[in-house]
Amino acid sequence: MLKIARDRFQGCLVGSVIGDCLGAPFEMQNWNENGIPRQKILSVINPKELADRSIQLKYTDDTAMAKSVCSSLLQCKEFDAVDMAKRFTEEYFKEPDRGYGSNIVFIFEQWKNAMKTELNLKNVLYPSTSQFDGKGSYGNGAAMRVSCIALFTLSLEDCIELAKKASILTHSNKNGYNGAILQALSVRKAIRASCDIDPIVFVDELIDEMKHVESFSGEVKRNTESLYDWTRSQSFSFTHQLEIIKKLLIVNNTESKENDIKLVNSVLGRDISAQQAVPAALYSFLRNLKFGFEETLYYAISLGGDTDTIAAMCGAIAGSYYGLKSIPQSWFDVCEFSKEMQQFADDFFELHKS
Ligand code: F2R
Ligand code: MG
Ligand code: MG
Ligand code: MG
Repeated sequence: MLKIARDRFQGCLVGSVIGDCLGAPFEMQNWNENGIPRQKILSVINPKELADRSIQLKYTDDTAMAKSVCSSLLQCKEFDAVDMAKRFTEEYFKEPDRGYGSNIVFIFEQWKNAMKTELNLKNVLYPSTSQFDGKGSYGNGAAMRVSCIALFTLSLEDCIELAKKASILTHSNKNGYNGAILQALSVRKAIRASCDIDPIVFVDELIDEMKHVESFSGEVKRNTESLYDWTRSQSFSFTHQLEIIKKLLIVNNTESKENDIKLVNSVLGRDISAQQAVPAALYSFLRNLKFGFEETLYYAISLGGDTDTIAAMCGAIAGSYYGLKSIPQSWFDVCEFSKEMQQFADDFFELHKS
């Protein structure tokens, strides 16, 4: 039997929707290298002020899609590609204005047409694998929705396999689905951490796992002199991004957020791609281990760029570690769909008891 507290299951999924809702007002609003000033973020999401206001912060596509992954797994009790695709499609056509990526919507349209006759296993992957001249999407839209897979699966192998299957439905580019695998593995590790996390050990373990996942060919050439040269000299892999995270954690000065954000934005990035957004979310969590959930979320948003998605992924990892109890009540109250995500978490928790 899986021995993980219910509070951490809840923290994972509530952390994800809260990150989405709180990050959404800032999405793509700020590309300044210094990120978004703390005061600007606080003026919108300060938990003390939100407690006195009866507003609702809306979730976006990140949660709309996560909802479909959760409900499909809970209903089918296994991965069912066609069922999940149908849920994504129905959710999109019910509320198309949740801020979806500009290309993924063509997949929903093709599935909708296929559903008029029969959407089956043979054709469910066709739209995804046809995107971008057959290269597939490397957007972060697969990574932003897979956190619950770490709650559903027991073994590392199943977690990797299921994260991949749930991703390639829409993101067949290797960076799109490998980013999702890294997100699921990060949640898995955070939710299972029994005591204080050593961030370097955490990254080292992910490096080993992602090396295996990416079947990394060729050596990672390290240049210990300069982070910048070292970054530029490599072709992309998540293993490589993790090596950069490790370096950032070693050189990082947690007292000076401004300089740190500038450096992180230049070496990791924070755009709509899985390559940038997933490492940015993971780093935000690891860098702020001393400071707790709330500070971690401010930091993730303060990077700027794809703030809803980076905060949703970071919120899932941080929530898995700190638990629901660490999330300010007013954030829970103002964010749309928090209660429903808590219920999904309870349902995943109950699955492991039976
Ligand atoms: N789309 C947004 N935000 C835009 C602003 C929304 C605004 N607030 C509003 O309400 O209108 N956010 C959401 O999109 C991201 C997830 O995107 P997803 O699901 O991965 O979509 P897609 O279309 O597959 O990829 C996104 C873009 O990435 C580029 N791209 C992907 N693969 C590529 C490839 N192989 N070659 C070249 N470019 C590629 C394209 O520009 C895609 O359109 C999240 O941020 C979510 O919050
Ligand atoms: Mg979004
Ligand atoms: Mg769009
Ligand atoms: Mg986004």
